[in-house]
Amino acid sequence: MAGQAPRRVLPSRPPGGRPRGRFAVVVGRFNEDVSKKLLEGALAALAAHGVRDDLVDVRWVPGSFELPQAAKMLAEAGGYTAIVCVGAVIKGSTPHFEYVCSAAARGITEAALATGVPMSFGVITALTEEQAWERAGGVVGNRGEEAALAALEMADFVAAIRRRRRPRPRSR
Ligand code: INI
Repeated sequence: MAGQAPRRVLPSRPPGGRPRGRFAVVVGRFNEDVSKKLLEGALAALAAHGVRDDLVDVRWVPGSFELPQAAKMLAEAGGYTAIVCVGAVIKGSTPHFEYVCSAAARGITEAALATGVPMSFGVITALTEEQAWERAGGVVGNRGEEAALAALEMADFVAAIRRRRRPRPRSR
C-alpha cells in the first residue's frame, strides 16, 4: 500500500536449539558507516538466537570485493559453523559497481560451495546512498540481520544433514 513500509519476510529458523560452534562476520570497510550498521544487525541477530559474543569473530576487509577470499580462508582454517558476509556497494558513475557486486555474489557462492561452510550474502547493492541506508536498519530492514538469520538457518540445515548421515549405534 502506498506510504507504508514494505512488509518484510525474514528467514525463519527451525527450532534447532542453541547453535553450536563459532560464527564469523566478515565486513567490507568501503562505505564504512553503512557497513557498521550491517555488522550491528548481524551481531544482534546472532545474540538474539543464543550465540555467545565470544563465539563470534569479526573480520574487516577493504571492500565487498574482498569478502569471498576472506570468507573462504576462514572456512578453510576450520572451526566455523557459518560465515556472514556484509558490505555496502553503492552505484557511482563508473561500471565498478557491477564488477564489485557480481564478484562478491559469485565469489561468496563459490566459497560456500567449495568449503561446505554456509556463507550468507549480506551485501547491499544500492543505486543511491539513500537506498543503502534504507537497507541498513531503515524502512527496508537490515541486510546484516537478514544475513545472520540465513546463516543460522543454514547452520541448522547442515547440522540436520550431518546427524542423518551419522550411523546410529547398534542396539544389542
Ligand atoms: N567496495 C564496496 O564494498 N562498495 C563499493 O561501493 C565500492 N565501490 O563503489 O567502489 C567498493 N569498491 C572497492 C572494492 O570492494 C575493493 O576493495 C577494491 O576494488 C580493491 O580490491
